Amino acid sequence: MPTPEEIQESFLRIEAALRDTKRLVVLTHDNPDPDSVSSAVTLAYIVKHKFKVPAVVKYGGIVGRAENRAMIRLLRLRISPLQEADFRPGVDFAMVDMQPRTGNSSFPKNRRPVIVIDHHPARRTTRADFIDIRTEYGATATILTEYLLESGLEIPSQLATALSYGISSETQDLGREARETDIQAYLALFPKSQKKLLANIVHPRLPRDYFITLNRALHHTRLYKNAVAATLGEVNNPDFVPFIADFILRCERASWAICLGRYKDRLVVSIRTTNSKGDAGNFLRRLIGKKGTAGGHGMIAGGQIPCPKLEHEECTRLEEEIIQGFLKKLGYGDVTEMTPLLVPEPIRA
Ligand SMILES: [Mn+2]
Repeated sequence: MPTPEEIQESFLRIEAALRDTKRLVVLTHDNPDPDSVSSAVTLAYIVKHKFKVPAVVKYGGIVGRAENRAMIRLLRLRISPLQEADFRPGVDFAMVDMQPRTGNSSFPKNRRPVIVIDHHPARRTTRADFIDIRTEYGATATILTEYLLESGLEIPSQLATALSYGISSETQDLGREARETDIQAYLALFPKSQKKLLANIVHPRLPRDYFITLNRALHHTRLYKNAVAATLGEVNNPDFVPFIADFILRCERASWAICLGRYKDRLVVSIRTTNSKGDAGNFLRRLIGKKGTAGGHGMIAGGQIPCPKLEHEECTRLEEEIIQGFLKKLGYGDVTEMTPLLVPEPIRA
């Protein structure tokens, strides 16, 4: 945890990084989660009010999860889709909760952001005028909370609410990868956050599509010892993949979960583990290899495999190959059969 002096020092370096910036776009990762969204709106707020540089928040992909949509709507967060026009000359970029040249970013590979703030492992290729990467943090929102608290600015309740939801959802209510810093940040935000809105974000109304996909997921979930795997087929919302991975990991005895879903021309893959030393990010990177891209941290990871023009059967074969590889990495040889999660048993009255 940085001292107040160290944070002031960082502010000076941010100011220097923004010296020639006329307009800043703060970019989330694609299909942003609450950690990324809350971090981005907070950085934009600090840049605008502390450094007097115009700043807007943009995201790549879509905001799919009902909770995330509720968060943006109920807290009236100003965030809009990234467009080609945002890359016009004279606009600088900041990246939060991700780094340049990663698979889950729409940021052009040949451009360099002025600011990068993240909690994923640092990449050798990451360049920016100001970089703050803290892998020991459970959430990027914790880093931004520390900045906000030391900024001397007023803390709007929407930001406090967004950040506390960012931290709690990223760490599964402070139970996953959360450190003392995350807990302290959450506690500092809690008195300032709007409890009723927070509850409405955590328990949003759900579209029918959600239940349909959940039903399909449960019927396509299989178990093998401590491993659980789900294949969703086509999804119209890529956020279902990590959501189902989280959900099936809760199955008794499971300590590793994988979920696969087809979205547009990609196979989206999520890995979850209950093992705090699991290094899920590396696990998934090795599992996907050159087939696609992946990233993550200790207990959660996500990746994607581009598969344009793959026929349905070929895609199914690829999914099975990934699941076999997943089991092999867990130390299980050729597994010929996994047990369906749902036992076809008549419901007794
Ligand atoms: Mn994050």
